[in-house]
Amino acid sequence: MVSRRNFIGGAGAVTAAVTAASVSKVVMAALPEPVIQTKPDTMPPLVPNTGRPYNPVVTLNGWTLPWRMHNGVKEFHLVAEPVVREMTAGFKAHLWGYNGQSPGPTIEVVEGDRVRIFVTNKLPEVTSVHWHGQRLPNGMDGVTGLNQPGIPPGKTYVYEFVARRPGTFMYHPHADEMVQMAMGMMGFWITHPKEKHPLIDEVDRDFVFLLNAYDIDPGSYTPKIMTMLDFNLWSWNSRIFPGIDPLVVRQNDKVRLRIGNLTMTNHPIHLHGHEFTVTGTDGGPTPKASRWPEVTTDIAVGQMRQLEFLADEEGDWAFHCHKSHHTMNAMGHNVPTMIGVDHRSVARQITQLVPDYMVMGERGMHDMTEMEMPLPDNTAAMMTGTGPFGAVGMGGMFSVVKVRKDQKHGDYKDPGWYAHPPGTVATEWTAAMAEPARDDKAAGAGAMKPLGRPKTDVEVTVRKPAGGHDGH
Ligand SMILES: [Cu+2]
Repeated sequence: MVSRRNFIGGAGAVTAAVTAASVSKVVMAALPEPVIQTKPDTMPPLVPNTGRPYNPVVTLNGWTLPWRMHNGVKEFHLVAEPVVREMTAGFKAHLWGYNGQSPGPTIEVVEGDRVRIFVTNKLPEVTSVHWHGQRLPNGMDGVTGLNQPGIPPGKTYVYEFVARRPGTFMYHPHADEMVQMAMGMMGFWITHPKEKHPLIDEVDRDFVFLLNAYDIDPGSYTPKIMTMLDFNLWSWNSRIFPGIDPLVVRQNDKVRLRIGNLTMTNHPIHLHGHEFTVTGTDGGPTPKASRWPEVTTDIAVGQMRQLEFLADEEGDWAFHCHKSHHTMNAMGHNVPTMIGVDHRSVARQITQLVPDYMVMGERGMHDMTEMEMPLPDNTAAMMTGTGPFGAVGMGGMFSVVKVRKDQKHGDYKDPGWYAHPPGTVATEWTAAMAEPARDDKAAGAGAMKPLGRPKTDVEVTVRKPAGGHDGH
């Protein structure tokens, strides 16, 4: 019946799909037609045209689900289904998600709204939706078997409750969770305060995204769902750098970032050039006296953190997870560290047998960002992204906060790279170098001598154990 999909065009063309002529009025009165998104672009904020007004959020590489008002109730229609998600240019993953994408669309409502969500299951197994962090009747909490039967394939269930508490929430299945969350089923939920709230500030830009992770072998499309820790794709909203859009702001904007973690490990999220405060969790806004300045905050599994800062420094500021393995993309992990090993002669011999053989990493891994290594089809380069000064050498959970003086209010268009004022970029020192004074050269009795050095040098070769790279 309500299977006609509305495809959404370019930026700003999000339209509520409640006017399909092919569907009878009776059916339309019962069930809003689902709105489907086909692109991984960051859609502009969806300004509400019905209900109580609010300042909408921007979902990084995502979108907000349109609703219809039906006798004073905000009605949404989520469709749980297999999707193809472009994680970065040239790399697509076969995931499960909602309404055409993973993660699903952001749901935005206002404190006090009565909300009705139709959930249609187009997956091959049962599912349910848990509204993470919400106050609601127990029977609406979405835990399969405990609060409701699983939604069978092909069926639609209805959830209905009042959005009682303003804040930042998530939604995800509580049915075969290990599989369904590993496959990308999750989304964001924002409940805006209905009036000025003493602990919730007005902001100029309000970005949301989820931390998620996948294990997809190079050259394949479907995540390995049995993986517990050793993921190879660390993503924001199922995108990896350079596929993650920049967070574009106007200088002196007050900016809020709402970040939820549905991976299997914690992520210390780090912002360059500014200090922020954590103003809220999925438990609600934090008391003002509990806030202190930070440049990194750890977001544990199943948590949401709401960060706020004044974007008063112009520039292109890196913004990333501080776990260095989380800012790179798919690779085989079980390789020994080759730094300092000269294996040219070995390589020459191997090349006679295997023409494409390539040695990597004897001077660190940065060369990986520039070499043209043949990759299997549908594989994201490990460390990539090019900036105005060359290779950035990053992948995974990395983006850039672009602060610009001349960015228009409400304009999210990428302004390009920052034009640095003359004399404000680190450059090569080209004048003469002073010879540093070393202890064995230093004259005089006061020079320090090393103590207790063994007569012969001891060499230790450290080799990582195979498997389980994430535990360190
Ligand atoms: Cu991380």
